[in-house]
Amino acid sequence: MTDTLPPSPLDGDAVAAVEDRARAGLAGAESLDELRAAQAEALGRRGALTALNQVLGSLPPEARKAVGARLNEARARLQAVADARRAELEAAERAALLEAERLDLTETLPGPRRGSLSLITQTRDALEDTFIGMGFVVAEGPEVESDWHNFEALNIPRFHPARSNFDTLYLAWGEPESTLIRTHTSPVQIRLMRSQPPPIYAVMPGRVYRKDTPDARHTPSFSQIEGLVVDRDITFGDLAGTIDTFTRAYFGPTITARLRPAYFPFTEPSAEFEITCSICEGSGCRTCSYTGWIELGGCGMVHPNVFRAVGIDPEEWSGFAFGFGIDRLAQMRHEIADMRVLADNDMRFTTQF
Ligand code: 2NL
Repeated sequence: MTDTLPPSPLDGDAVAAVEDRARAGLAGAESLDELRAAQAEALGRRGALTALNQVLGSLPPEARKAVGARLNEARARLQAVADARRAELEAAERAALLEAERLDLTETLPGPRRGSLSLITQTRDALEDTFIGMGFVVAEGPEVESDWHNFEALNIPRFHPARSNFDTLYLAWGEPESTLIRTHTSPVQIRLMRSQPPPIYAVMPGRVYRKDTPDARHTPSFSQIEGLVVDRDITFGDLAGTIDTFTRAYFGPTITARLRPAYFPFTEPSAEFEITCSICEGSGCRTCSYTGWIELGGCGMVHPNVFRAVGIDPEEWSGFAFGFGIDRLAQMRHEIADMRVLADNDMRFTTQF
């Protein structure tokens, strides 16, 4: 039938050519905007297919039906291509949006890093726990002291040679050399004995100060803990047993303590307190100068002059005292070969505790 039609812009090839071009435009659209433009160009009121429709009216009536049907089929096919492409583009656009706006709800922020107490503070806390477990109370006192509390009451008069051992830091306050920052925690014990009657079972931890030039084993400020027992019939045996019980409780069964005769103005008799070197477990090393023992502190029976200074009758009461450095204890407990790391603030060291 077609071959009876006159040549016209509506022959099969012309419609197919329009449809092919329109299809390429629709299928090749890269965005919804491009698709809308291609769709208007192909199927819109001013589009190529509509233009062909307008020519339809000029055809002989017998041809109109077949050509009209062909145009409608072409329109339907192009509409389908446009719909399919729209679906693809919308899916892609939505996927891109989802990706761009994605929230990762599993993400967590690390937050500020938590610090920890200094090794000395941790050691002091552990020491307090140990002594509390043995029935002691913890007492504290001022760091600024009078000459009387720090020296006189402890049987160290002004011109006593032992004063030179302390390298005292005096404050410019009141009479010359009347006020100082304490060289040991013993003045806390003097205050305690003056403020309450015996029996006393107490430990006094705290910071003390000496005019030392810093080196591997000395800093001008360090921490100390002292203990004081005042009761009836307290003997040197009680002192030795207390030191032994403490050493086992704090260090465990591989470390033992020994006492060696010594001299302190505030105790008589006096002893040095040594423990097994924890670095070499007693076999000898550089830290313990190959003796197997490390000196921790001192101890002794409270001197009668100290009791008299605080108003306690030495005929009725007796007692012992001991004192040692907390820094040295931390060194032994954590097997720190060089004490200087305690003050260096090197994070590689501090964050281990
Ligand atoms: C050491 C030695 C010691 C005391 C401290 C003391 C206190 C009073 C009376 C008698 Cl109130 N004694 N304290 C006694 C002996 C030794 O410390 O080397 N400390 C680091």
